[in-house]
Amino acid sequence: MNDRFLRACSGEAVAPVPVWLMRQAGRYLPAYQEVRGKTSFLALCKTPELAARVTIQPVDILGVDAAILFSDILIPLEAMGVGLEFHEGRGPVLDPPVRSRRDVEALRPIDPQSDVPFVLDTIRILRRELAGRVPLIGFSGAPFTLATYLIEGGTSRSFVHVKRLMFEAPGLFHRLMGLLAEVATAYLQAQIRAGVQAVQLFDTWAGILARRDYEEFAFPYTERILAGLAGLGVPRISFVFGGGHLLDLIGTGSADVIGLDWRTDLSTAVARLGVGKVFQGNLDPCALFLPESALRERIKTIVKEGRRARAHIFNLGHGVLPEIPPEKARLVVDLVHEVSA
Ligand code: 1CP
Repeated sequence: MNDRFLRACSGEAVAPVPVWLMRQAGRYLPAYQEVRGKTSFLALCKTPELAARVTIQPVDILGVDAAILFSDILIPLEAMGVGLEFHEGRGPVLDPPVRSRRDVEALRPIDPQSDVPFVLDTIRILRRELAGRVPLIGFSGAPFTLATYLIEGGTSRSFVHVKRLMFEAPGLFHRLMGLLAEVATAYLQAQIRAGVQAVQLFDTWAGILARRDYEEFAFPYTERILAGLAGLGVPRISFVFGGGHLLDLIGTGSADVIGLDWRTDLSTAVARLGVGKVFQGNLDPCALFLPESALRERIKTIVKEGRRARAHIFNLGHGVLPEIPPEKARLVVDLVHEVSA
């Protein structure tokens, strides 16, 4: 049983350093494309046998030290009563967007057992099929990121709708965030009961907030979720993309592992938060375009900086890009293991 990842999560400095890659399942893998060629993305997420199969692909192909459930952060939003579609090239569309009191009131909390049974079935299949080979990570979007998709109705560049609601109707915004925290907590509790061995909160868009607005409107809801998962015996990873300016605040929180993107050096994070924290990250996904020798140097640097922390889990600073050849992703995993052995 490879428990390197879980030992690092609980604060043990592990050699070789455990590594997994955000979005390690997906389009850059021909094996994924083959499955995806026969079914839509949503149908893939909702068919446990197929979702389990693509979850395991990167474990076989890359040799990563953890599997992450194949699903999407937007799946529970559909169960809250919003239409969800994925369009090629354009990304997700949530309809109707949530912009008024009536829209917020129309949303409902979820019962994971009846609303997203396919997610829980996927987890049960995975625990059986992984058979202890590597641990399984579950995940949810953090409330602020989920709110951006609900309010913008999809992906956005300016986030004007979400910020407008936040500033014009703070009470309503807080109410929506409270509901999303409740949904994410129930969702992750159910994933843990079904068998995931760690959880990650993805806060992809909270980095657009000023520190004071993150502190008032987003951070308390992430903390509420983490508190609702405390004592369940499963490490909690918090990843705020572009959250360098929020790091001091995040460091006061209760996440067991702090995820970093590539813009904040691990050594800087350790200097700011102290040597007692566990960090995950943080190679620039585009660094996989470097030639092997330069890639190796970057990985060495990150591993070296990670040694200053209590423990380190190697990852990219964001998801694997579709342009990356699978051999290059495999090389990253091998190099991390090699230089940290
Ligand atoms: O056509 C396809 O095959 C769909 C592409 C795809 C995939 C493979 C989407 C659509 N989601 C996923 C899987 C996914 N999404 C995983 C699987 C597990 C793994 O990591 O291997 C995970 C954890 C996510 C999480 C997710 N979805 C996030 C948070 C992480 C991040 O990348 O910042 C976000 C923001 C989404 C939303 C999303 N899902 C898909 C798209 C195109 C988008 C929009 C991104 C945007 O707004 O720009």
